[in-house]
Amino acid sequence: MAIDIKKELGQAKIEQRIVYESGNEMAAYAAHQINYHIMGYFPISPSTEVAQFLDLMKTNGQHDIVLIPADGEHGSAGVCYGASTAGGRVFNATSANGYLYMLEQMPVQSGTRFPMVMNLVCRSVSGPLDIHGDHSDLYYALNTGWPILMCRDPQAVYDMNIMALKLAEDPEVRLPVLVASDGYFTSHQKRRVQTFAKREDVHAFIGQAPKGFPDTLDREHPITVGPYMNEPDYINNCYQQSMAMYKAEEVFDRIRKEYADLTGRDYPILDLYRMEDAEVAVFLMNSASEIIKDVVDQLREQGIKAGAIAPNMIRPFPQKHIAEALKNVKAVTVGDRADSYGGHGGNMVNEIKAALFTYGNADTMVISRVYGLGGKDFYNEDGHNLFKFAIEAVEKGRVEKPFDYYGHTPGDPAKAPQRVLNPMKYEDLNTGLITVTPDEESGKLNVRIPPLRNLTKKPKRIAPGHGACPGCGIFSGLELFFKGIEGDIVALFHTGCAMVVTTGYPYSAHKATYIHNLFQNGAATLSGVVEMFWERKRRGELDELNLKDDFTFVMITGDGGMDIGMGPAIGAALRNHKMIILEYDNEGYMNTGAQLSYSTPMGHRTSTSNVGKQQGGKMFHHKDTAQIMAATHIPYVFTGSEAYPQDLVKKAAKAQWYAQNEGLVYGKILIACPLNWLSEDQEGSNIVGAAVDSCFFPLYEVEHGVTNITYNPEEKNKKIPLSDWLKTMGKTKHLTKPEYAKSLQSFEKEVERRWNMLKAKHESLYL
Ligand SMILES: Cc1ncc(C[n+]2csc(CCOP(=O)(O)OP(=O)(O)O)c2C)c(N)n1
Ligand code: SF4
Repeated sequence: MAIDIKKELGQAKIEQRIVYESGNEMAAYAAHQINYHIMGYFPISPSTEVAQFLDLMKTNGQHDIVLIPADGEHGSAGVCYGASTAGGRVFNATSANGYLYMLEQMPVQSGTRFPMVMNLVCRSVSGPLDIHGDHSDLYYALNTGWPILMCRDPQAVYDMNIMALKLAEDPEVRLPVLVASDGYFTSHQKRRVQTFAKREDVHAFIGQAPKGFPDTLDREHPITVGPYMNEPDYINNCYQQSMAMYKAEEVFDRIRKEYADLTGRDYPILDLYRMEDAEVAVFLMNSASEIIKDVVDQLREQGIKAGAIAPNMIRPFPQKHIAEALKNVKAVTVGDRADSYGGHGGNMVNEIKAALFTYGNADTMVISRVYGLGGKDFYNEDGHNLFKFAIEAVEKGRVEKPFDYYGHTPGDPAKAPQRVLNPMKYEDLNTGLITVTPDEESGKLNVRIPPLRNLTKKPKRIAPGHGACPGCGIFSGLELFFKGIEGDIVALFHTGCAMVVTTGYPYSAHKATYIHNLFQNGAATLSGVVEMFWERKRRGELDELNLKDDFTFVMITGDGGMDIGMGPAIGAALRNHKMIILEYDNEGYMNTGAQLSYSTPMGHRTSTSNVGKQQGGKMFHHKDTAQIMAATHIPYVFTGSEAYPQDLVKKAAKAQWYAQNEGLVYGKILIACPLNWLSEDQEGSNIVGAAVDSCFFPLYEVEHGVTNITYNPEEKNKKIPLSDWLKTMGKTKHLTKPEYAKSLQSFEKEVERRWNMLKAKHESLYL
């Protein structure tokens, strides 16, 4: 809907102001005006910015929302659910696989009737991994029992967010509401947007949260939430929910009129453009539905009676409105930005056909086209092509191809990716210069490695030419580790910088076999590969392969992957599969824009732990992942750093022996991320070295449960104050200022406590 600012400002009864912001900014802006009690969140592109903007505003004292960084989206949805049962106004934002990961929680939220608002910033779901905008995540939402409001532009994101809460809390609805906008198209494009000028006006519009509904904190009225419910009650529960869902259409219609009266901005259930006398029409949702309006105007100039339909609400599905809008239309092309594979069309086209059938319309011809997948752009000429299908159907009196994709290409076999890298030679990978022998008496391994220069001939397992930032420590760290690994590997990379910068179809920087699965599921996936290896070997099925030795199976993950993937990693450890989990810790979720991870240390600045008058960086201490993994009693746990190369290569050799002979190994290496640590590109190794010398990142191993500090800066007289390390990075510079002294002291105390605990373990066989 084109916005006539003058007209609309003139129509608004309540003072408005104009800003120039993106969809994500507007979602955050609306949330901060509402001042929700709690937001549970987990980063994923393109929705992450919503939490980032809110954190920034919080840092400046603009709202009081408690922002809870969860361990994954399942966790974030759980936080939100809990808070909503406890009488909170609750908010969340996610996208794509994040949404799929929390999907299980969605029907619980709606089925137990606890209102909340979530923004789905729509994006393609894996696999393969594509971070751009389509509606494949949104279509999973259709059966969750949440009303769904659609946003075609940043203005709609703001307005729908305000109306969504009122709809969710309406006593006749009481359902969580999803606000859907298009990833990148809307989330990241700035537009002129009108907002309520005053927060009080937003509050007056939304009103107080209705009283008298279940509240887990009401001690006068204890309640049972989520009881085990058998038939016949379950079907009744569903029926009531179904009634509430249909009611939501009527309630939304009332709310939007009230909103239009105050602001001059109206969101009828269907946005109809020149449909009064349209003979051909196109149905599209969200951002593409704006472009099609220009096409309609152009066709009208040619004398073609064209019109466009875009829904502002798709749950409940506006069946009657659609049937009404199409009753005189001869042919309509329905564009679905996601397929319902095997369903002979996407979800929208099939629901539209059902609407026509239900209302006795057998005349309107319907053409289904799946378009714009993976964020494929939709231009004016595409709009013309979609209309062409409808116009041709009218001319011929029939639809030639009821269902097809639009915009796909057959590809050119001549351009099929060729193998550019030959497999590495086993002889080069297996230098024979590293020896590992078990010591029967101590139960430990004796390792001998040659001077490092003798290992330089060993081929790099990752080809140069990847797209990491200058000075990134990931690849120097990984390559150093791989110097200690002999023979062939199979590597699995979690989603993160190391994965993203080394593969981009049709290219790959991996010279050995490489697998990427979901962000959180690497340990489970690699367990499957490992067990398949041993089973096929046992059955003699690998005999014909040129396998000179056993593979070493290595999973590479960031610290973020060890947050969301902690459960599968612990599962794999407890099952003790023969594999290595190597975590490169860059102290944050760097690939998605430097959000805090649980390994981010106290006080460090990230995009979700900003520094300002109300907040001085991250508010809680870093996760001790090595100790958590040691508690699973796997054969070998270690920490390492490229600043101490001999130490790391030795540990890699040990890791390989244990992973081939005994079971699971976990290792953590601290690596530099100059881009987000705000540090000098060439200083990475020195900075991680300082982290070791300050005892923030001690180098040690836990072998069969026995702790051994492999480098003790105190004994070497090299220990430095923590602040000397912190001074080396822009992200921690503020910690030396007096206003953040408390945070620094707390950090110093915790580092010292953990170091002393480690020393005690080093001294004892049993700690
Ligand atoms: C279920 C799910 N949630 C969120 C994401 C988005 N995501 C991809 S990589 C990443 C951060 C990775 O952080 P880390 O493991 O520390 O690796 P780094 O990017 O720092 O290399 C996030 C949040 C996702 N892909 N899947
Ligand atoms: S963002 Fe950091 S970790 Fe990621 S590639 Fe750049 S320097 Fe490396």
